[in-house]
Amino acid sequence: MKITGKKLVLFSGIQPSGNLTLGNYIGALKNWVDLQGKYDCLFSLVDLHTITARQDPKEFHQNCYDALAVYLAVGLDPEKNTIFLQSHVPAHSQLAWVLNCYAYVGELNRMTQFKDKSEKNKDNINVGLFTYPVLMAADILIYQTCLVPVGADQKQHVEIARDIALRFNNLYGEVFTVPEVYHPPLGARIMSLQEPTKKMSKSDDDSNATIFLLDTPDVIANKLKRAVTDSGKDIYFDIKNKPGVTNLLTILAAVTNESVDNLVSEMQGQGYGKLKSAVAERLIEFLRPVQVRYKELRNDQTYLDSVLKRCAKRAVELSQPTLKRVYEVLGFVSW
Ligand code: ATP
Ligand code: LTN
Repeated sequence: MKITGKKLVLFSGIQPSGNLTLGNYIGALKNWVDLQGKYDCLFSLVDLHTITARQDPKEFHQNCYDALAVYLAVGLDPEKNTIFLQSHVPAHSQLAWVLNCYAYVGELNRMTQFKDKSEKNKDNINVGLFTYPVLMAADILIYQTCLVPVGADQKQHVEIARDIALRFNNLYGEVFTVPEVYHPPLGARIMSLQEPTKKMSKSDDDSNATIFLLDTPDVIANKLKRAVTDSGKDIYFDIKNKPGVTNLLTILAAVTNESVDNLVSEMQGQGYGKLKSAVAERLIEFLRPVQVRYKELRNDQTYLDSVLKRCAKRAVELSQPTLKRVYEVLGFVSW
């Protein structure tokens, strides 16, 4: 079942749970920008997922607008894509309930993100955290999505969405498109600057571990100066033996759009200090216009609200045929 005309549907989302990071950009946003136009794209701010961790209501409200302004500032076009808040489209929650009845406790128990987040937030292991992947499956399946561009950490969640879709289709016919995951060829897992064997994350306790897209040039330069590198002094790409250097090369390649091979030969013999300052310089250069656009957009609340309103209307319309079909095949009485 395909619902939006000629192009195939692409869906992805990020939680508006704080400032977006360079990991979010390289693993997700950059690829969305590259893929827009080729697909019929829906980019969501998944605010319902965000409340699986406690949020301060005022901050959360602002974070939603901040993240929307970042989406637009990095180059997502709201005229060509549907950019919206998940909570504005009730069908996500409605389908999630149905899919809860087709997902198994055993498979959800295997989700590594659930295990990690439960470990980190022992005082709030809520049911929403457990069924998080089911809501994510609903986000994807409600639009008959073909492609889901995400970082490597989300692979398992897209796989469960596929499993649920196949399970449902086996019972009721071809109701859902079975989605494919898309990972960027380079940068599907940007690492912490402090522990390069660990993912760079919004919620890292060590503020030097993560670069935020809105960090000032000074802060970026400092974080890179302190970045943990590896033993030795050679510069080459080797995730296993040179995780720190490899991470820096990956970041450099992503923000310059140059190949790793070219960068390696450019940087050869220059030492880790030079590599770090090159990354800082090019990253600051890359982020400068993004931050200028961000400020303009963030100050235009009327415009941001108009984007949300227009796109929510479209997303609500797009979500209806699948929900109707699901209710129909299950035997619900219509009214
Ligand atoms: P948290 O730290 O709270 O778990 P997060 O920074 O991982 O949050 P999400 O909203 O969970 O952010 O992720 C949004 C998107 O960004 C996903 O597609 C995810 O795979 C991608 N992403 C996040 N961090 C990285 C990273 N370090 N490298 C590559 N992709 C990433
Ligand atoms: N769980 C994802 C965010 C997310 C998502 C989605 C991504 C929620 N729903 C649907 C792709 C498709 C994360 O990155 N933490």
